[in-house]
Amino acid sequence: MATVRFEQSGNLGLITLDNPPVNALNHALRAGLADALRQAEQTPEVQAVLLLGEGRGFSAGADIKEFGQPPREPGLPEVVNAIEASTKPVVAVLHGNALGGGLEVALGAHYRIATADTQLGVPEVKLGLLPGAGGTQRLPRVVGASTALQMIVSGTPVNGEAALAAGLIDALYQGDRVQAGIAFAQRLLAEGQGVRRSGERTVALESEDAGAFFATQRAEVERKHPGLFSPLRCVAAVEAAVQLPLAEGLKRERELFIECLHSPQRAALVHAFFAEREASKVPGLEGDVRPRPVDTAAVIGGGTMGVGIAMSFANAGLPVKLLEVDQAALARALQRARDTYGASVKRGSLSAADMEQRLALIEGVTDYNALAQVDVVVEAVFEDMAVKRQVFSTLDAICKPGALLASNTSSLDLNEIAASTRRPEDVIGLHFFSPANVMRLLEVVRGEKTSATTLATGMALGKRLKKVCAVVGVCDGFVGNRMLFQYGRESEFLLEEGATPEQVDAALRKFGMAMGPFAMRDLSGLDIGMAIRNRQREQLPAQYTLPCLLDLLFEKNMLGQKTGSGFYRYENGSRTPLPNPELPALLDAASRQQGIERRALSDDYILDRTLLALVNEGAKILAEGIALRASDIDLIYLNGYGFPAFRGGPMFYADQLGLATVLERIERFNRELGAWWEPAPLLQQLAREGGSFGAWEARP
Ligand code: T1G
Repeated sequence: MATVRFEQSGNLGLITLDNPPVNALNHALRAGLADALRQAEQTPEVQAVLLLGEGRGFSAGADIKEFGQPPREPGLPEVVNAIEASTKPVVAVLHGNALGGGLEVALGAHYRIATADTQLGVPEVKLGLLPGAGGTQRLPRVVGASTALQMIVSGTPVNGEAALAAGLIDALYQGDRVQAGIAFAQRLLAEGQGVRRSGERTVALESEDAGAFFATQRAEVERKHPGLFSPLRCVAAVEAAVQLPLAEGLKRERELFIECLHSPQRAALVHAFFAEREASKVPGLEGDVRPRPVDTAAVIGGGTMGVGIAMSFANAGLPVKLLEVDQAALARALQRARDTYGASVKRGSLSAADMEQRLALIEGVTDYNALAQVDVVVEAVFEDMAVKRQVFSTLDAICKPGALLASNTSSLDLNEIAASTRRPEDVIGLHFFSPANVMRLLEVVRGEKTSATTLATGMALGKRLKKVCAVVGVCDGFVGNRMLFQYGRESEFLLEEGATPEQVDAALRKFGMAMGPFAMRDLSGLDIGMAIRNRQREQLPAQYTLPCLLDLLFEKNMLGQKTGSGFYRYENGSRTPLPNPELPALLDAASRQQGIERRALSDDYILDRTLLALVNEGAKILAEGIALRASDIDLIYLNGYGFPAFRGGPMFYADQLGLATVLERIERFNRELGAWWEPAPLLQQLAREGGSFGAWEARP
């Protein structure tokens, strides 16, 4: 139950926010805060007021769950104004998180103290918003325009020490926050310090020419955040703080906030926020299913993936044995780890001491018996079923009972791998994405016989490795790669129908994708796709035709960056895609071979053919139960495939388009292009019912 407590302690009034788990400032807290302030004003003995948060943090800001609902008075801006208008000095005593509206409440206070590790920030921009309760007007008045703009546009919090240095807080404290707050307030009173209103201060602006300063800031924001709606409005709001008195500046902030609140990007970014949290809720893992403790790990295979996975464990402080076939291979693997960390040290993102500490956690071994007592083993050997079955039957013979036996396979049947052990209930897939020590996404693959405890242990381990985890079922490519195949095939067909790689990549980058499909294919290497293509040629029924362009490139050994040319050309050592002069002839040859008359294709058509291919496959994945919910599919695409968060993910994007519109376009492609575009039955059903993927829950 969300409450605000008001207690009188001598000549002080203590106001405490209490709305577990993060003191989100929902309607109850806003109304309670307003009441408590009135009480403090009307109690003569109270000479100063403390604002505190119950639990693990001061406040994580406005209640995100309330967005989109009709606003309920008092709004947060009014409450913050009331704090600032208090005739008695108000001290905000911060700890844990003081974020968004939480920091704005603290800015309404006249003084602020915090612990050294308190996180103070305004992350609204990450939700497609801007600080809408006075933060864009008061923060510049407290820390200056530059620092405020940097905090507001980046959304990155600062800790207490940095906040003190920036003038955002008045003092650091240690120990009991109530005692610290009382001591600070008594000192204020003893010194005769009264209210000190941020809103009455002027904004320090380093540059003489405000116009030039903000023009530069706008250009910088457009360069760093192309296509994003709210960062530019953050700049406009801070500019208003410089140009206007507080009351008018607050009005201008409100206008800009409402614009952001109503933008489709805000809906998408809030969807992405909750998608990440929803994915950790797995039906059947509630209640008494407890993950097994994991204190030691092992990785089999010291290739790129194996080393990246071992580094993930080391980064989380877990000791990990890295097994290779012999000392020479082991030396190469450990050197790769050292070189990778070394690059971070050179960039300044890791200290040399931390590097050594993490490397010390990675122990090279060549004997499987060294793995007998580890809690988890992740196999990352060559993508060949016979090799993997051999590894798992060895692990089965050696590892202790209850050890988690995980495969990093990206495409092979986990159930078949599990069948090579006598303990399939302990086998799981942990599909890391390359580079495994950097990419946050982890597909947690649930085999037919994977036990609930094993699944819970895999999810807990993923969270400990600071991964974004989504449970997926067993099928070719699980969720991400299965959908990527549709997207890649359609993008190739577009080249045979008349587009160029530059046009397709540019259209998708303009949509917001981190990389276009062809730059991405050149990066990962066309030979990988070729192996899958050959396997599919054997398995697919005749009506599922395949592009032939890849074969033509393969014949010319144009495999992408690794051979200096593929869909693009790369000058020696450079990763910059340049037009490949040999490609036009290959495009013509491919079109001729397919009997296609090349034609001009629009960007919108390119977007539909590639993005709706993802959506249609996602609908099939949902109906098959391979993914638990549409937002899990979105989470996978946002964190593993460069889909722009401000679009919410492929399934959210389809919901925003409207499923009737999506179905109509897919039915047209089905008529024109045949079998690949068979509409997913779930999409047909939802379009007919006027439903959405977001509202669809797997029927038990
Ligand atoms: N509103 C509602 N629920 C929230 C919430 C919020 N602000 N923050 C967290 N939760 C829920 C979350 O969904 C989860 O729920 C539980 O709390 C634990 O969160 C006017 C308009 C604070 C760093 O953007 O970044 O203020 O899954 O798992 O890992 O200008 O939560 O248990 O049901 O993330 O320890 C601006 C968002 C809002 C901060 C803690 N504030 N929160 O991380 O726990 S807009 C934010 C976070 C605003 C004003 C504007 C993180 C955290 P459930 P968690 P955590």
